Amino acid sequence: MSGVIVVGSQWGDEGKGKIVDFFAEHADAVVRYQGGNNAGHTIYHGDTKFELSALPSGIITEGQLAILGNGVVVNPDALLAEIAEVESKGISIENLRISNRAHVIMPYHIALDKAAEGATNNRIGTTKKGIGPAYTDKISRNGIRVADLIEPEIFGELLKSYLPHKNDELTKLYGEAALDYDEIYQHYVEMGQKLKPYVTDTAYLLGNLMRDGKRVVFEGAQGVMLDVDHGTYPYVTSSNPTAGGVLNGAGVGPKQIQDVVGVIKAYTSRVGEGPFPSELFDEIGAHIREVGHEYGVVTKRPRRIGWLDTVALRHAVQVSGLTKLAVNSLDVLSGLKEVKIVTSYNYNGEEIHHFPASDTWFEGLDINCETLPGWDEDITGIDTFEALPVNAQNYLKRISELLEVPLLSFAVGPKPEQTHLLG
Ligand code: 2SA
Ligand code: MG
Repeated sequence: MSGVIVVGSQWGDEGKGKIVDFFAEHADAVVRYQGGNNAGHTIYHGDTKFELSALPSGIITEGQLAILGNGVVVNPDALLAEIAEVESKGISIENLRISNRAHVIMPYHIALDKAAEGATNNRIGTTKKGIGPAYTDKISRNGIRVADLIEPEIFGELLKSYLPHKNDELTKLYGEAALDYDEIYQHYVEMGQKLKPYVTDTAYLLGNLMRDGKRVVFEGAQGVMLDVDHGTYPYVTSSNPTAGGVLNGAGVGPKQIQDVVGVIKAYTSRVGEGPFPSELFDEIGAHIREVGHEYGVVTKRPRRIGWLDTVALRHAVQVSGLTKLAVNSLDVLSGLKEVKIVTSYNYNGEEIHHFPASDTWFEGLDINCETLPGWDEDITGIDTFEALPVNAQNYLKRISELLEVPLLSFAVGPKPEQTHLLG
């Protein structure tokens, strides 16, 4: 039992990278198990800021394996660009491992994602990185895996059989240009050979590591509410960011997991379309967006902002089996007269305590809130729970009480030294 899962427990952007980095210091490996370069993890290494999308956060910690598991979708272009970027900042990537079973994001996936988002009738607000189409092909068994990418002949055969269908879709359905076989083939084979030294059976590798008692951190991307099964479908990503995703996406068993840390912000944010019951449309929302720098790392989109929602969070606690909570961005709420916590919803005059599955419910939904007094102090330099203003302490305590999950940490800023353990 040496695995810790760090999972985003809202709509992504909870500051998971920071918490992963925190655990990673004492870990032997960090593993991404789902998603692709739609993730945006901001981490600090000393004074150097890293904005990672394709690489696991662990890559910046020396001597630690950074693993892309089989559940990840790999964009070789993005991965190689990011490798060049971290190398230029003096980080070695010799500890990178890429699953041979991970699926490859192809140019037609990206083109199809963009085309679908451009069509006005079914906008999800995706990151347009080809994530959904890549997972679609995986599930429909038309995917190309990393193992195929690194074998030019196999890759060529697969591309030859899939590309005409994709070009049909692009040209006939969306009126987009067809993609050229030779161009893709050459470029992808070249990239495949560059990545080949890092490709391995990562489940096998993890099995050996964990059998030897090594400590492994599983790094979730996005968040529970963006989970294709448990999130606000169809306004979700196409993978399982929840803890369950680790078992399939990394190839480990439930008994190898010791803790599931749910990372949340002290408020809520979401990018893209879809239900968001506690969304704020007033100046408080705008204020939080500016103070919290709430703009997408990947797409730079302004994020939608709302109060902390414990109905959504209890759903997260259940579907990921959270054992601990890491609360980030507490400092962003400083200066507010009062802070609110959503405790239940009203639907058709009835109080409900669960997160609705049906999209139509959200139209007539009201929120019930608890209002707590705010705090004025600048807390960015505070380093113990006890030193926080009493109202901030009470806010944290109340979150933990409502969710029935103990607090692991709170953060008062983005730097590693601004995350503090309790007790
Ligand atoms: P996709 O591209 O198919 O995964 O999009 C589907 C939905 O999932 C949302 N999504 C995200 N939400 C928050 N953060 C994400 N990562 C980046 C970040 C996003 C960015 O960390 O900032 O830079 O804008 C992320 N990735 C996917 C997306 O908004 C859709 O609602
Ligand atoms: Mg993010």
